Amino acid sequence: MDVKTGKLNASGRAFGIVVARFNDFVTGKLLEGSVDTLVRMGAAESDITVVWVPGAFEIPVAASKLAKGGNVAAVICLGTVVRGQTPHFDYVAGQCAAGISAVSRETGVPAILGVLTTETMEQAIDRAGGKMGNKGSEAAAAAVEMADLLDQL
Ligand code: INI
Repeated sequence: MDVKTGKLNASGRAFGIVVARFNDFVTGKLLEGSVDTLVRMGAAESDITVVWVPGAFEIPVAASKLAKGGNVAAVICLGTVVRGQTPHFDYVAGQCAAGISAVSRETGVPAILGVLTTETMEQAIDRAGGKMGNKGSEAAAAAVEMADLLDQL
């Protein structure tokens, strides 16, 4: 039996991070978590490209361009969409997630969903370095694992 799993080793690989400015006091914490995890897993800071976009809705197009550039092993997508904040929640969150998923399929570069979709701002804060951990850090770990796994396939 041939069982493959990605190793959590980011050394020698470049990563892109697309982060939404909307709710930046939360997304900034997600970004800190992502960068910290990439570096702790061996990535060089000079191999990390951070791209800011206005909101979660704009994440997929920037992630797609980064992925197509051919220089990154994975793209980490970070945003925060809070249901109570907008009647557009389902459109913004749904299109964002669907677009990120399409980037992976269309480019072969893993695009990782690190976009918080919560009922309240408190729940978002809890997941951005609060009592529920840091989703940005988890997304970075998924990016490292997928980058290594895809190299093996
Ligand atoms: N963008 C977010 O990232 N989070 C939100 O909660 C949000 N709300 O509440 O509307 C949001 N809207 C902006 C959207 O992502 C686009 O930037 C905007 O519609 C321009 O296309």
